[in-house]
Amino acid sequence: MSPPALKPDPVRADALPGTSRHRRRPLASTTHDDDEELLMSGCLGCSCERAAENESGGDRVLLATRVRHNQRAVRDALADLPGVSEPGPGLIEVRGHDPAWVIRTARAALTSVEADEVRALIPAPHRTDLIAQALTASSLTQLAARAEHADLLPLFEDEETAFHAVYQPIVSLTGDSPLPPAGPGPADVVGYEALLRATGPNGPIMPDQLFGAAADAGWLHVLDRVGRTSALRGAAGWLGDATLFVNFLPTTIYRPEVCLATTERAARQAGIDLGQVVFEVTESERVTDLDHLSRVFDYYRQQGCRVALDDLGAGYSSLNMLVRLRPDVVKLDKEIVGRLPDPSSRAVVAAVVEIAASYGGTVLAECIETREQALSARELGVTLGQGWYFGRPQDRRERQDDGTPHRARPTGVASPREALTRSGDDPAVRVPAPRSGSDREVRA
Ligand SMILES: [Ca+2]
Repeated sequence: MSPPALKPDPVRADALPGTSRHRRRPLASTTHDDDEELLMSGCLGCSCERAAENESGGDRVLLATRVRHNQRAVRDALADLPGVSEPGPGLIEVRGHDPAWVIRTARAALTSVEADEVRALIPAPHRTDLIAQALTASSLTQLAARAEHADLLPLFEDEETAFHAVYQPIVSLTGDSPLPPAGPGPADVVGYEALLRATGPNGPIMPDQLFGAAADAGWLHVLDRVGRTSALRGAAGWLGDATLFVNFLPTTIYRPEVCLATTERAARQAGIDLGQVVFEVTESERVTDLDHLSRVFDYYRQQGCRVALDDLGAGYSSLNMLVRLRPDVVKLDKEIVGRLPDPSSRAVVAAVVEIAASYGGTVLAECIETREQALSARELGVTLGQGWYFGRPQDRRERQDDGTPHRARPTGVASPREALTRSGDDPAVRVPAPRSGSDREVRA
């Protein structure tokens, strides 16, 4: 592999995430009260300060590895550069160069697996806790991603401007009313799922791009917290008694009572009763520690919230999670819903409905795009639906600005609390046993 060109990069050191330009509160200068305040606001892991773990301002880079050929590859890439030394086994020190460029050069010399293994640190000159900084250093992969996506960091400086939630309606599939027609204006809206959107200086940022960058750079903790607070803040004033579904990544919650403090405060400020909120676990297939997730669920329930498992699929792990965690709401994976009324898909839905019914859980079919899918889901005992067939995510800010009133829930439709009741004994929303047969009962 030929070493990358050694020309210093025009990107300045202070463009690296976590540098003073981006920090609102330097960690080194926080007082005890500041620390308390940070903890109360949801812990370092949930706030922008987490991005400051490689805070800089200096021009020194330390790279550490336990793999000999990683060290060799990085050293070769930086071979002709003055200021490069190897002060110890597995350690490379670079002084006097733009850290962002050094990080990128080292990253380019390694495979992705190698770069994951290498720890990288840009020690902050004004900090004296080098050992702590070193022990909590990020991987070279993460630090390189932070340099690459540094343009996203200003978004976190003014979260309320840069981020907002859009809200996709969730409808009741039960009751005597016919299934709503496609398009806006479904009759039986009982709730909304909040989805995070971001706007940068050049316009909207695609969600995939935003979450992909956050995952690479280790900012998911921050983004997840922003997603929860934006969801609650944006629902103030119009939610009424509808249920609000808020996504969260359980791996970003270190300790629920601390990490979820900002979320609880956002709900209070928005005037939203926590009893109206369903927290749904995204990417549930990636959850490996069910005990931890169970503790998070317990905490949410103690606060009066309900919990949901998102993207529940056909795999053993999914059904195992369902049995272990008994979520109040089970959201069926879009692949399964998309294949309805295919017999194999019907069998999976029927199994999930049966398990959920055994403990009083509610099943929701996401990503419904056709009437046929909606009818099939309803016939199988799914009581809630969501998807473009019923309505796309809506930017409620526009609705508020132009004064359009939020359409009231029609009479005869179960209230959200009834529709999502844990006991499930409201006849309008009872989760029936799976059955086969015609769809007469649900025809318009
Ligand atoms: Ca979701």
